Amino acid sequence: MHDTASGRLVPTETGGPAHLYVCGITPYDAAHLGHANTYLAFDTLVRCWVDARVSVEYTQNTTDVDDPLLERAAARGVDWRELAAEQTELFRRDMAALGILPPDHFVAVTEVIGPIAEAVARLLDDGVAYRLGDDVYFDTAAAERLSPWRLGEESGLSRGRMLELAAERGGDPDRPGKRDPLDPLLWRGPRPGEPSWDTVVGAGRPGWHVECSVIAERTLGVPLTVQGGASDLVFPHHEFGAAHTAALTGGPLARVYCHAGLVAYRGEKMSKSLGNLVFVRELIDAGHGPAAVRLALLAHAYREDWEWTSADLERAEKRLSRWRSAARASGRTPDQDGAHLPRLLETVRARLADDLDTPGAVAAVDARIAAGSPLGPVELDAIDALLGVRLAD
Ligand code: 5CA
Ligand code: ZN
Repeated sequence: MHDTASGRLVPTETGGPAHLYVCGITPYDAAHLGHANTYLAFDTLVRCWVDARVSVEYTQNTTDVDDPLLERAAARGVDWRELAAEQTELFRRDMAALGILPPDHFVAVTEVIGPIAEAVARLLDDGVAYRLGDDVYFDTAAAERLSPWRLGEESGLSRGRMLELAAERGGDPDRPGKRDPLDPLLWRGPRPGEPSWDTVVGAGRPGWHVECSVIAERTLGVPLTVQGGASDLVFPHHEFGAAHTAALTGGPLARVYCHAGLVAYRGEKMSKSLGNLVFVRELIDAGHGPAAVRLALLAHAYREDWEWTSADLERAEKRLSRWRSAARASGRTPDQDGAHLPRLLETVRARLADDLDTPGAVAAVDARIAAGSPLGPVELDAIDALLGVRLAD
């Protein structure tokens, strides 16, 4: 897999179990194709590991208390907890429809407020955090002195670029009183009308990055084999997640940081805040099969940034119907050569093992079907198990 920190392709099979953490949703709106693309990429990784007989443990969080969620709940006149619970359930249903295997641990931030507060209290005690009013910030410079983490080790970005991204993605570089404009919020003190918990660091609620550090360590232990998400999380989220974990444990958050590309629509990154969304559910309700939606996404390399158009879905539907007719024609014919694994299985394995080359794997199936001889049961199983597309009943 491509590792953002080193910029290289690195093995993700280490001989032991694989521990995967993928940053989960902020549950205030339905799952869009960008989400689906990211979770499908890591679903493909899980399928490759399982195929290689690696035992896998997989965690996703949900950021179920955060500004956009609170704003949406207020706008809809519903309780924020209700909105989060409802959208989390819809997300699980949509992912299941796409054949995306659920994580082993699915942890909401509100389930771990106490442990997060304890972690923040430890960072304060250790001198890598400071109070500003009722809030607590992570002290970037102190962490560089006192822990093995170095700013930029995950993202590799310049300081200028970090400042821009921090401002765009939930940071507050312009807030007066911070020791470094990049210092991220660890704990947000109570504000009128906002949810707040009484904890060892005082009242309030967790900052964003620390939630993932704490949930990763509690559910899987660190270092994770892979920390995943889309590339919008490279900075500040995964940079400071790594920083918090290094300050708390003395070691790295993950061996490999993998980032999926961003799916755009109508010229811009699909995002809940911009509102340029294509929802998974909308396509399924309009009668498009979930397998076709899945194939439309698999036709793009997971690290690519690309723009969704209806042509993606049309191509996938045509492809799926070609694959399905080939599967119907195949009946129960044994694989070509009983002594060897079918070539198609080996090619699909090899393509996916090469940084999840799903377009290459899909092309291999196309070529195999174009060759015309009936598909054997092992080939059908390979397409089902590795690409998650079931062709026969
Ligand atoms: N709750 C945080 C992570 S801790 C969060 O980013 N939530 S989210 O709902 O905004 O995004 C959920 C996941 O989908 C993240 O991994 C994010 O990187 C990914 N994602 C968001 N928008 C897109 C997009 N347009 N294309 C691809 N992936 C996306
Ligand atoms: Zn996260």
